[in-house]
Amino acid sequence: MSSLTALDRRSFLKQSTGALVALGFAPLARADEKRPVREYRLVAGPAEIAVAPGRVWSTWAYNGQVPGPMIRATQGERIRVVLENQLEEPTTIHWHGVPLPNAMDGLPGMTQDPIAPGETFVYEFDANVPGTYFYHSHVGLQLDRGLLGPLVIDPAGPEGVADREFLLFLDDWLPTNPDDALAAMMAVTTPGMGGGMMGGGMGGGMPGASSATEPPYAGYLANGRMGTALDALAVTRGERVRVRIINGSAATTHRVGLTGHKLTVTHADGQRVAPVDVDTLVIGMGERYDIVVRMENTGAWTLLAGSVDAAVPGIALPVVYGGQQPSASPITVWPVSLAQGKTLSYAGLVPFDGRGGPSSGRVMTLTLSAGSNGAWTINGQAYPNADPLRFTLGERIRFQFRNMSMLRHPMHLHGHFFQLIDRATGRVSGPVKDTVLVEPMMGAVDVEWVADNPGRWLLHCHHAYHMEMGMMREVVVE
Ligand SMILES: [Cu+2]
Repeated sequence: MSSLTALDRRSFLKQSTGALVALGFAPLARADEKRPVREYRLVAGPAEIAVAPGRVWSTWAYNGQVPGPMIRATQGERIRVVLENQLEEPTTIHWHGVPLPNAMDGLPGMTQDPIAPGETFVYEFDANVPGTYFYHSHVGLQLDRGLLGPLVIDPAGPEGVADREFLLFLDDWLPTNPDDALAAMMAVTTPGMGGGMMGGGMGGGMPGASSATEPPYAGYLANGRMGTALDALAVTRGERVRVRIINGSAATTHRVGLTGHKLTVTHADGQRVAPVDVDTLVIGMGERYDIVVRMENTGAWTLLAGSVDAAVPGIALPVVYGGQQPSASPITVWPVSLAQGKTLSYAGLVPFDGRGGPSSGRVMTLTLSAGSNGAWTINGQAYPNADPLRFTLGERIRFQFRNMSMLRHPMHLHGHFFQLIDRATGRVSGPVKDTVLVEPMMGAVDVEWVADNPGRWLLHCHHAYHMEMGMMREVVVE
C-alpha cells in the first residue's frame, strides 16, 4: 500500500467519502433495502419551452421542462428514477459524476439496452458522495435538445457554508435540429482550424455567428430562460448565498462573474475545496462549481455568464439587494473589473482536507487532436473505431491529457473521480474532479485515479459534437 493510500484511508476514517472515491475506496452501491428511497418519475418527451416572452422552443425535455426537475437526496439515501420514454427514438440517462454501479451508468449498448419508445426503465443507486451533479441523455445529441437536469446529493451533516442556495444551470440554446448541426460540422474538412479562433466581436456561438465548427446557437439559457429575460434574484445584506453552477451546455465553455462581488469557490465538480476568492471562473461542459457570495455590497448588480470566446456575456441575471431596483441599462460587455480581475485556475484549487501525495500511477498519455474527415481523435483514433483502454481493478493510473488542437476539450471520466496533478511539483495535490477542461494549443492536464469501479465505462470530451465525432474511448475496469 502506498503512502498516499494510507493518507487517504485516514481521511476516509475522519469523514470524507469524497476522498474515498478518489483514492480507491469507492463506496459502491450495493442494494441496501434499509435505506430511505427518494423516488422520481421522469418522462422524456416532446415539449414546448417558453425561453422568453413570446419565444417558444419546440424540443424534447424531461417532464416538459428545461432543465429537467431537480433530483435530490441526502447522503445515505437511495435514488430511484423511473424513466418513461415518450420520444420517437431510444434514450437513456447518464448520472454525470455520480459514482454508481456500472449497470446504472446509462450507456446505450454498453451498460444497458437503449430504452425504446414507449418503454420504461428504472435507475436505482445509492447516494453516497455528496455534491452537485448533472444528469442527461447519453444517446446521440439528445442532450443539446434539452434532455438534461440537475442532481444534488446533500451531506448527511451540515456543511454550514451558506445561508441559502441558488441554482445556475447554464446551457446553450439550439432552436434547430442538432443532427443537422452535426452534419454541417462534419462537412468541414479541417475541424478545429476556425471555430475557436473567432472569439472577437460577436463570435463564439453568439446569435448571428456562423461557423461550421459550432452549432448555430441562438443564445444562452440560465435555468431554461434566455439570458436576457431573467427574473431578478433578491438578496439581503449580510447573507451568504451558495450558487450551484452547472454547465449543461453541449458546446459552450462559460465564464461567470458577479459585478460588485467576489466569488468564493467552495466545491469543484461537487467535491469540497479550500475556499478561494476570484472575480470570474471558467466552466467547461459537464463541470460544476459551487460558489458562495457574501452579500455585503448593497445595490443592484448583475450575475454574468456566457461563452469565454465572446465579448458579450449573453446571460445577465439581475442581483438586487432588498429595496433596490434592477439596473435599467443592461450590461452588454464584460466590465473591466471582471474582465481584468482574478480568474479561477486549477492551480489555485486544492482539496478542502489538503489531501495529496506523490504520483505513482501507470502513465498513459492521451493526445487530443483533430483528425481527418471531420473526426476528433484520442491518440489518433476516433470512436467507435478505437481501442478500449483496459485497466485492472484497483490499478492506479496517471492520464496525461495533451491538447494538440485549436479547441478546448472538457474530458470526462465515467464511474470514477480523479485528482489533478500539480505539474510544477508532480504531486497529486489538486482538486478532485470528474471533468477537466484541457486548453487548446498544447494545453496539458495530468490527473491520477484509481480504477476501483468495475465495468465498461467511457472517457470522452463533453463537447457533445466532439464526442459524436469520435473523441471518446471505452474504459474497461476488470
Ligand atoms: Cu472536445
